[in-house]
Amino acid sequence: MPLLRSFRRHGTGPFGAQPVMQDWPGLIEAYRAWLPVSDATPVVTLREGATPLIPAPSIAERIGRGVRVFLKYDGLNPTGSFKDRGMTMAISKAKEAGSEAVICASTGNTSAAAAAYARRGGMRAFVLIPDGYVAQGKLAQALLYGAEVLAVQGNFDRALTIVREVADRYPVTLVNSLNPFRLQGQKTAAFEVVDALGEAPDWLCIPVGNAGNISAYWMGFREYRQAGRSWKLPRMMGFQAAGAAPLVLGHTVEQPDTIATAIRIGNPVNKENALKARAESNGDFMAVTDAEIIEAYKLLGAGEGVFCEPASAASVAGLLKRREEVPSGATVVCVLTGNGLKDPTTAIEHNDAKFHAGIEPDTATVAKVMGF
Ligand code: AN7
Repeated sequence: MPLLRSFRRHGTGPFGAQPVMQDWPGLIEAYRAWLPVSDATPVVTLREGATPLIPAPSIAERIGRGVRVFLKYDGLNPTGSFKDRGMTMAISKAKEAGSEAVICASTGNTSAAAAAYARRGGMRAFVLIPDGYVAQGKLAQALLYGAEVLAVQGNFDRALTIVREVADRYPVTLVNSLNPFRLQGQKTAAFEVVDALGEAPDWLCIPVGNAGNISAYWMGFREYRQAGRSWKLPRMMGFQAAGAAPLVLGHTVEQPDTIATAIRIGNPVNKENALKARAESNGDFMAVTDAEIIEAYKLLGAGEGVFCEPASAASVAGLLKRREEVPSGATVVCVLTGNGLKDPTTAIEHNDAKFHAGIEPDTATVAKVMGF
């Protein structure tokens, strides 16, 4: 097993040379040469990126045959999702262009990231969310970060149509993944995976909603290989929730429905790029049911100690569904796009924990409940 490369250097503290974490500058500075920025770009950053690639032995054991599984835990970004990668770029470029306000439609994570980065950049943030279908943590973030929140009575796809029209007509910058700078920032996740492994993985398993992230990863893997940083390319394996699987079905889903509200999307805007990624990488798209998503979500938590949100667990649910097809000895990376704390409601409703309520406050009772 090759060692994972880490971002360490030797510092000289009062006790002599010791390993310390390098001060990570954020992904724009770290990957500046690969991004469309210049000295004139005011970098708006919260030091996003450099997220860990965590080995997942419990999942690997379920596959066997020497397959190695890693989790790219992008839930450890500043606002708790991979959207920060795209937003540091989109907001920096909006600021460079003199924009004073940004707008997005969102199932939650984009709105949290847009709000945080826009406010940090001194801009107004307008976010349209599907009323009643955004996880609690994400709504809390948009509010706390100071966004102007418009809860619309319709799904994400409808909200996106509206923000596109508003951005066309009024002086406000669209920061959904139609904004090309978003995918530029997000491609750095693929760079980090290759930098950590020393090579591209054989399979990249990823949840797919609006299909921006799968498109960005594919761009990143291709650019790195072209530059000689890796010699292979992964198969891009995209997983959608069964009730919101337009790319699997081959047509728009009018009423998308899934417990994984982040990917409750029926008409992905990056469809063409995603289809290209699938074709060029010999990849595949597949649907996973809500039950399969929840099973993977619980396995990640209790089996690996990694808390992700339900949409993110679709990548692991998909890998387990297709485990027979993983070549022996292959390296697989599953992208965990968002932090589990985003959606406490789902965690509290779906777990296998033993929860004993109303315990008398005395030692004997506690010991007895514990089984002693
Ligand atoms: C945790 O925030 O679309 O396929 O508006 O939040 O690039 O859309 C979120 C998407 C996966 C799907 N995992 O990524 C939004 C939004 C999580 C997400 C996806 C999302 P894309």
